[in-house]
Amino acid sequence: MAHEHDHEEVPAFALELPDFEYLRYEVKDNVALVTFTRPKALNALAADVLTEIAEVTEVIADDPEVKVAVFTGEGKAFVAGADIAEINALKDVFVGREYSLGGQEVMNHIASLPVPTIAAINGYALGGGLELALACDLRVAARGAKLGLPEVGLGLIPGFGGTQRLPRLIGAGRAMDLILTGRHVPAEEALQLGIVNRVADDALAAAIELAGQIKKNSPVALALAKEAVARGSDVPLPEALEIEADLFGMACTTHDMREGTKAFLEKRAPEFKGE
Ligand code: DAK
Repeated sequence: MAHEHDHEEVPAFALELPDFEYLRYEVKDNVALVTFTRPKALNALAADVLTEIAEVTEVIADDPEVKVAVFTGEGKAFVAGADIAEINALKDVFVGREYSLGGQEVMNHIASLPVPTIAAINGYALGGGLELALACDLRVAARGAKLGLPEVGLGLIPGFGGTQRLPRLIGAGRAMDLILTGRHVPAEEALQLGIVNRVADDALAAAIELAGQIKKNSPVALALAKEAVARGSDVPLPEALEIEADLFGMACTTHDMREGTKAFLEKRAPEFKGE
């Protein structure tokens, strides 16, 4: 007798997932979860891992089910940095620059995702690992997690956006403290400094809960709000306010704006379509 699944048709829009070796991708209740799965190397970002991260951001961007994306790591590290053995092999200025630009591009893929992103920092987030978390919109750290930019101790500087994203997030003075000492900052201090948004016993559970609060909102409004903050941070205030006004104007053309405001007036929950 044929098994009932033999006749099941695969929907035309089913996503074809690349074969990931260094990460796991799953979607549950509209939340994408990307888990780095190289715990023996503390999830260090070797070139192949960076390639897979770039690929998974495309999968997330193309998946209409996804409303929020969470990144986390297996084992005792979120990500312990770029792969130090690979960096050791970078022998001249051109190769080093290309390497840095390549890593920055991957972080930019994460930063420019239309859906909100959360780093669930379960353990060490060092060097490129912290830089990856800084490319996310929000960060939740587990009690006991350690964050830092230890590159100067390796004769390097942060090269995946750390010298730029960290000062933009917490100010140049506080960023200098981390960048020049290379020290490991405990989760609680990272919260005080404004590097992380929450500290929890279970970073992943707290990140999923945060994702739950975010995903109730209009996806199109979330994308426009992200764009306003991101583009506005890079320009003088008058220009930034114009960007906000332009994006506010765009929000006014959406179904979700009609529906959200109408639902409020009718004292009911909105049904957003993300358009
Ligand atoms: N790369 C490669 N392997 C790593 C690694 C890393 N970043 N971090 C850890 N591992 C490996 C260890 O070598 C060890 O491998 P085995 O010996 O077992 O083969 C395994 O992971 C477990 O690590 P440990 O035995 O060291 O574990 P512990 O609990 O004793 O220590 C630790 C945990 C996180 C304190 C320690 O592993 C550590 O300090 N790791 C290095 C952290 C670090 O320095 N991260 C920053 C990496 S530099 C640039 C572009 C990008 C970057 C810089 C420049 N340009 C092109 C300009 C970015 C740089 C970085 O991210």
